[in-house]
Amino acid sequence: MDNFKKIRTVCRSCHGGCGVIVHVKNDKVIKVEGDPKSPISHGTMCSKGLAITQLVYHPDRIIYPMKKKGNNWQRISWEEALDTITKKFREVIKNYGPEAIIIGQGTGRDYESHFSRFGNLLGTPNLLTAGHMCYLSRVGASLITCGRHPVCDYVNNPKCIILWACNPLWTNPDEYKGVNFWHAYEKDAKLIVIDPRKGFLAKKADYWLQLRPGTDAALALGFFRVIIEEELYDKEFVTHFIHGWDDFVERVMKDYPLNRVEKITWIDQELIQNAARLYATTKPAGIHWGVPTEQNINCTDFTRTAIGLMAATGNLDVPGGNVFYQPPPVRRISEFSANSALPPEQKKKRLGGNQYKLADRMTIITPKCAWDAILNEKPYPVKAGYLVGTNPVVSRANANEVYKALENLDFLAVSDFFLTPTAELADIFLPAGTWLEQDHVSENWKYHGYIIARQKAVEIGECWQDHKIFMELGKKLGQKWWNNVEDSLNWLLEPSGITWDEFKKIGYLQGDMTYYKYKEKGFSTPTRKVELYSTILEKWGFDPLPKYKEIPESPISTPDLAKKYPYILNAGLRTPTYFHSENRMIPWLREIRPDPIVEIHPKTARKHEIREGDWVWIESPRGRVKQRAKLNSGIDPKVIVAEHGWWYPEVKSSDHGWKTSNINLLTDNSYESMDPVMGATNLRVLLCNIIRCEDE
Ligand SMILES: Nc1nc2c(c(=O)[nH]1)N[C@H]1C(S)=C(S)[C@@H](COP(=O)(O)OP(=O)(O)OC[C@H]3O[C@@H](n4cnc5c(=O)[nH]c(N)nc54)[C@H](O)[C@@H]3O)O[C@H]1N2
Ligand SMILES: Nc1nc2c(c(=O)[nH]1)N[C@H]1C(S)=C(S)[C@@H](COP(=O)(O)OP(=O)(O)OC[C@H]3O[C@@H](n4cnc5c(=O)[nH]c(N)nc54)[C@H](O)[C@@H]3O)O[C@H]1N2
Ligand code: SF4
Ligand SMILES: [Mo]
Repeated sequence: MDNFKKIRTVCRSCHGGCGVIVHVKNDKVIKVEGDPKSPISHGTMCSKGLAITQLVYHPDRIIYPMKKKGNNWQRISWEEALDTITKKFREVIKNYGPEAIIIGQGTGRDYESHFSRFGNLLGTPNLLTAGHMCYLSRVGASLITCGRHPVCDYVNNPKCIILWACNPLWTNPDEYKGVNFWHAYEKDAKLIVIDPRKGFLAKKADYWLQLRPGTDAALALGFFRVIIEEELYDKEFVTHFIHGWDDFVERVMKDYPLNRVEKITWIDQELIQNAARLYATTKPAGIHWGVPTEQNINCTDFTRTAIGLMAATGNLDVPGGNVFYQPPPVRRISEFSANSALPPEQKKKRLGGNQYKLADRMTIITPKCAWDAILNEKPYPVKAGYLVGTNPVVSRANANEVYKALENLDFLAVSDFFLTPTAELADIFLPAGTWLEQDHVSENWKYHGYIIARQKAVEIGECWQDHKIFMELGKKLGQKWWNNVEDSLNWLLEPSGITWDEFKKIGYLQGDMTYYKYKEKGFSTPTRKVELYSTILEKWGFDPLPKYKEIPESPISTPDLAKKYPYILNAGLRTPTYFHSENRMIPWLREIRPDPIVEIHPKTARKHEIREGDWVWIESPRGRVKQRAKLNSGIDPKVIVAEHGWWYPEVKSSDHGWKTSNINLLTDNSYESMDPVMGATNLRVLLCNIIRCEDE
């Protein structure tokens, strides 16, 4: 007789959060569907989540540990895999110290707590994540400005929403779901979209501000110019709860007249005025801002200015504005991560820590410092690495350098589902379990006050969930962990008074919400106020007031280079079916978008004799790659929009075509191009030229 069951769990094919009901027949997942009872996704799912069955049972998926033998891969046992890593790591620690090992992950995948704990107990300060230019940079800048990351309170229906460099219907980024934005928008909210590209939401917006890519910080200061001049700010809040208002006003009045802002951003002054007025006078109003604001030299200052806008207009910590949800009473990630276990002398050795002080505060490093340490042994040698769920050869700036650095390691272990171009460089491959193969307290919704139960539906081959890999490898290395995953989950949940078994049945916990907390306690900053003038940055030796810096490679900064590379390349457009470098091997998804797409304005295309569907070379001072042309009149004729994340799993040689269409062969990771506080690499805005491929 058939054995059939349904399991309620939570997806993580992106940053996660959607409730899912998994249909399992004879120990095989036959279908997944949205869980209508999910407080987060309300029954919705996207194409990536729905296609998980094709990923889990993909014929190319690696479901056993493997070691590299010559140029070939050979199946081994978990015992041998973990013993090999342990032996190699011990050798490196003995000869060079634990800081010579880099532990790396990609975007958030719900195992940050384990990742950090493993690194801390190993004694290495060198945790390489995407956080220098994505999300942790946002959280870090929020931390020094107002104490915590303020999220848009869609649940309480903002009357005006600014989507600032974000596209939630396609990306469901971090702890947001597009569906929640949509519900709020449909309740008659005014909409301002700030985006160089006219997408679905820009078409719907009351005001669409088509700015020059990378100039968001100037635009935010322009908004302030209007708000100050027209006295549209909340005087009560500004007087009592903003530190440095007068200095800030002086800076804005001196340096950011609207005609200058127009020149920098390419946005008509009148439009800036109208949008700033609408935001400042419609209450409550929320700002939802996205990753393009972080992937450049103005990373930290943009977030600081945006929070300033929320604060000065009286929209911070108010229902329907930008708010701080309270997580449920469970152990905090920092407690799980054992941050205090990393000795102070090791903390001081964090690569780039002296320079990128905010990254240091967030306990992460920027990749350029890692590659330099590997390739030049500066400031000390780095010899080994463990990369978990990341494909830096495709996802990090200056891919050639990334490849060279990883190739130069004495020893590399990688955990993934597939043999990606990065995994091919490893000595040991560890097969990870997908979200259908995990028991976990999913935490990425903590900023919205939730934790959610992710329950194992099936086991596949010898795959282990990453949490278990960290735990078992950690124990081999003499680290203190729990006996098993369940024990660790019970420990995490302990303050809430429920066990993992009970939590599985409940499905989720929600923290209590209160607003206007600052009225009693102030903000968690040194002055207890929102610090538009940052006392922390001042102490670290940076400019305490936010400003706009011109992108180092641009028609303005490098006019000579712009003669050869006349277009601004906006690199990294997300598309609904792919997640960075993932999913190119999933038939349902690849069918929707078989090729990498570069968007070109019809006028520009005509100039280069490029027609819809032609293959096009995109060239930057660092190299060239090809993508297929799509004509789009919703972008500026001087801007080219390209996709990132492309490699070709169907190419069976070990490079899997990572050099053909990978836009990060063109991006730059020079120190001059990075945000000075966070070390954010510029993945998004550079100069390029385009040429039709003749031989296609
Ligand atoms: N389907 C899918 N979803 C994803 C991902 C994915 O790869 N695929 N990646 C995930 C990750 S890690 C992240 S960080 C999030 C990011 O998700 P979001 O924060 O939503 O960011 P993006 O989709 O990169 O860009 C949002 C919008 O900003 C515009 N934009 C580009 N450059 C600029 C600029 O300089 N200024 C302004 N104002 N706008 C600009 C783009 O045209 C786009 O419409 O998405 C997550 N979700
Ligand atoms: N030019 C340009 N480059 C960009 C961006 C851009 O906008 N422009 N965006 C950047 C951003 S915001 C980010 S966050 C980074 C993301 O960078 P990465 O996180 O490195 O990118 P992914 O392609 O998502 O990487 C992941 C690998 O992890 C594997 N994987 C997925 N889930 C798991 C899991 O649970 N366990 C394990 N062990 N493996 C798993 C996948 O199979 C895939 O091979 O990319 C950045 N790169
Ligand atoms: S939006 Fe993210 S969490 Fe939801 S179904 Fe899609 S991939 Fe899964
Ligand atoms: Mo990201």
